[in-house]
Amino acid sequence: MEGFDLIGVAPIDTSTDAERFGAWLDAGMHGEMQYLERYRDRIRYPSRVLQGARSILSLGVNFARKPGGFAGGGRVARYALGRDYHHVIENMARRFITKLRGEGIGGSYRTIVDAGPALERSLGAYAGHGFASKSANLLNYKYGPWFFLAEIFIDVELPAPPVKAPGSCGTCNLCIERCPTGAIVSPGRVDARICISYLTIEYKGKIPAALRPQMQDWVFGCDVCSEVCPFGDGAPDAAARFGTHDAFSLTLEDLLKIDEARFIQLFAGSPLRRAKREGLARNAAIVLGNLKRTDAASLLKTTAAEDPSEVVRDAAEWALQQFETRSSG
Ligand code: B12
Repeated sequence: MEGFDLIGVAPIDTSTDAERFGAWLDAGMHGEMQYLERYRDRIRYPSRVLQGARSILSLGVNFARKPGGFAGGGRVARYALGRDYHHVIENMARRFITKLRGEGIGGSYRTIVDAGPALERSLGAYAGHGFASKSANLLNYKYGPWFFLAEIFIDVELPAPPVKAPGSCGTCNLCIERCPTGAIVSPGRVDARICISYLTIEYKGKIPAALRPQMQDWVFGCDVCSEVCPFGDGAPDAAARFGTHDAFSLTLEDLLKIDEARFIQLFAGSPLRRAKREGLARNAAIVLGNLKRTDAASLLKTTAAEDPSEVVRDAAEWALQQFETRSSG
């Protein structure tokens, strides 16, 4: 299966889900992810994604692995510990398309891996990969929430399964109860504006002070809703597939010291590049504050005074205040 763990066919019409997506946008829950606004129409009309689209192949790739992060502390969401999955999966899809062509299936194709106008979880659900959970993650009986989704839009009609995969969270509410910021505002609905994943990866400004302590030691992304999910417990370890990026030999202090040019070098081929130097340094400073890492006080002082970014200077100042809170209390 060209390395894909899940392959299925999703129907081309998912207008109910498109409406739910539109309502989520209208409620402002996407925060500053304006690129999602641009997907509104294309999600509803797949022929705007690929002219003549007749079917969508939904693909899943297991990424389950042990928790990890920076040397000496600072957690990183597991999906981001290895090589950038966008590239890995795009290459797999390319090989898959070559195979389809060889078998005379379809003439034109378009691949989407995460970044593109597709409601990937909904498509994955219709393709039978799993069920929509209370955390909004698509849950598979074998991989739990630990799998990526991708699609190949194709200009021929392929037989689609008549029903979604069965399954439900039942009475389990662990993800809702344990989310550090209460971002799962109702079953299946996440307010991205307060989700740690959004704040640490997508959000570019100063993280609201009230939410900083809840970040705990998350430097990039957050896996709490996946980690507490009982469905993920038996997923086979897939660490070898994506490897572990060299950048994780760095420490939180290193993240405060590196400049833009060095950042680009060190994080080449890593999903962490999305947060940019400024975002990662901001997050590292907040985590140092949350961990009460008084040994980093002098570096934080220098950062608070000298970092070229106002956002990073502010986070370093805040971290220093966390030490004062402890000594006075
Ligand atoms: C924007 C985005 C985010 C945002 C917003 C997340 C959100 N829940 O909407 C932020 C930055 C917060 C985020 C975080 C994460 N993301 Co993200 N994200 C996306 C992206 C680009 C679009 C999602 C979107 O459109 N959301 C809008 C809402 C409305 O749609 P949805 O949640 O996708 O769809 C679900 C709901 O509609 C719900 N649902 C179904 N029926 C019903 C009925 C009712 C009544 C309700 C209320 C809901 C409901 O189920 C749908 C399917 O599960 C997709 C890639 C893509 N192109 O789809 C990846 C994607 C969803 N993310 C992914 C991952 C891995 C994550 C993180 C785990 C990363 C991390 N560890 O930090 C977290 C998980 C947070 C969470 N609990 O959702 C994977 C999910 C894989 C999976 N097995 O589910 C995707 C598919 C990327 C990929 N290619 O693999 N993400």
